[in-house]
Amino acid sequence: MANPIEKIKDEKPGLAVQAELAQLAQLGWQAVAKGDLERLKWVGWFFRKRTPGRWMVRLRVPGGVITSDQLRVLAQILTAGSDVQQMDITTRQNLELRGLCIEDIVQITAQLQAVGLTTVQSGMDNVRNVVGSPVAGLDPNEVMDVRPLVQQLNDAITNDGLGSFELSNLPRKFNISITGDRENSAHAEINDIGFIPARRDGELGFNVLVGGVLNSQRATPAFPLDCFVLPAQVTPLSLAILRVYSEFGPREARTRARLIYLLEDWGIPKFREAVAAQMGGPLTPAASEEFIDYHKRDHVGIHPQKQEGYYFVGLHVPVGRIYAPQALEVARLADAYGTGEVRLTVEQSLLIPHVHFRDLRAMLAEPLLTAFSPAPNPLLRGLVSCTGAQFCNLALIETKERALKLAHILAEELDVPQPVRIHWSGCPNSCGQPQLGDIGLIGTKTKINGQMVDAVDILMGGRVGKDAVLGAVSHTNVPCEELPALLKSLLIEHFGAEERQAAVLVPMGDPS
Ligand code: SRM
Ligand code: SF4
Repeated sequence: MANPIEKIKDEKPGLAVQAELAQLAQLGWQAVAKGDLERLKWVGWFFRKRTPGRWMVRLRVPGGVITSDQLRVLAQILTAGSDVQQMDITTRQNLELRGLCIEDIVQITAQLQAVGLTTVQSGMDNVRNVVGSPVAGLDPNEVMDVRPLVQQLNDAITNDGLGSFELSNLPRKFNISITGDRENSAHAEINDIGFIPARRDGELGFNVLVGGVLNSQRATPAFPLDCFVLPAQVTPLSLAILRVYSEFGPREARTRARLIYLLEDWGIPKFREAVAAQMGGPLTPAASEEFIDYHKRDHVGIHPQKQEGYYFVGLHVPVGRIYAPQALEVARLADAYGTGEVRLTVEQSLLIPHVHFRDLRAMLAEPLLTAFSPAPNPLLRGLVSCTGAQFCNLALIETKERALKLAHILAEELDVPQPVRIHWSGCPNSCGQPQLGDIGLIGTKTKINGQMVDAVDILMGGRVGKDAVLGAVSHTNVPCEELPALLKSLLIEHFGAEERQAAVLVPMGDPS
């Protein structure tokens, strides 16, 4: 039996709302039908139960590449129509605008289109923002610049931003990563398809991983499809896999509809055959030479580019949150010191490339860098947090504010010799990728003296880059107010942290 979302899609395809934006805007949010509330996610508009009337708008930023002109338009949109004037960098190198009104949907869509941005197919049963190396074309050690491939795949999937009916009725969401660096910078292992640089018979291309998933049911790393593709085959192979998944993927229960379930049901040989049939010929077996050579960097700080004399400056954006005036400042700095280009990272931060050596000193003196630091404390540097209860419909706990507050408390107390990647998710859906953190926290509830309180399950041991490993649960149902003391002891025991001075720990309750 089909699940309720399949019924909604059968009644009218999700993408159909694209032709109805003007009517929906006129109706106003209270009158939008339940089915259309879901369908609007196909064009990136997410109704927020926690802030009725104020919507989240999710863009697509393929590979995290964005320009100063685009950032200025986003700031303009926020200034004109958002009550909170903020946007968040997401764990898929993407942006979500907050606090917008459906009444403005037509104008906002046009404003975005005018600068080459789209929100299409960024929610529900679509291919989400395609992630790639944030330093593609800059990294002196990269194997391949994947930007054209990421863009080509994105355009094929979204039909150049117009929306593709064929590829927008998948059984479930779908994630794709393409990297050409040697550090697995976009986490191939947690994507439904991950393209990893490889060489076969002297030709550079990619080995392909499939079936990665993180959600409340399971956390399974992607595994080899035993397939090598040349760069020109990245898009055709992705489309072939998507067509197989769309036709044969399970649609009964939403909780068992991701690609992994089809792979497990069929096994890799049958899946390979079906994909080969779509491709019109046999798949080439995987190359034995693969390029994931080192631990993943976070790209924060000043790094030389392959272009001599030029640097990219990675700025840490605390929990990914950017206010409209800050976005304008980022745009100004990108124009003044670079070429107007900005890159977003899956760690919810950004970098400004193409800064000449002679301009570095002046750039580092810019006031914005006190908020977005190129040299943050090691406990802030690797901090990632999902949206959490402030805006998310599914959250069990508040995350962003709590994550920042706790990191600051611990940073005051401890000297930590190296960055510790702490990833927060406000519920088991794992949007903050807690399994990737050195320490991961997953929101839950527990009882203290008969009272329900905010709590977390804790994961340890996530490793990214070469030999990536998902973290495993180490503690369950830890009340959030016990976190300062517990995390402090974990940091001392496992990460070489040392107490700065004897200090009284502030208990952490609800941030509200
Ligand atoms: Fe996510 C649902 C936010 C990355 C797994 N995710 C949601 C919703 C749409 C729920 C809702 O309607 O409130 C959240 C919107 C909150 C809001 O207002 O921002 C939400 N997910 C996010 C973001 C913004 C977290 C962040 O702060 O960065 C990320 C947006 C990415 C993007 O730009 O497209 C985000 N979500 C992820 C990731 C990480 C990734 O893609 O690398 C995952 C785990 C990886 C995966 O999918 O395998 C993830 N989100 C989920 C799931 C569980 C999916 C499943 O298979 O069950 C849900 C729930 C669902 O889809 O039913 C979900
Ligand atoms: Fe919301 Fe849970 Fe995803 Fe966080 S992990 S954004 S709380 S669905």
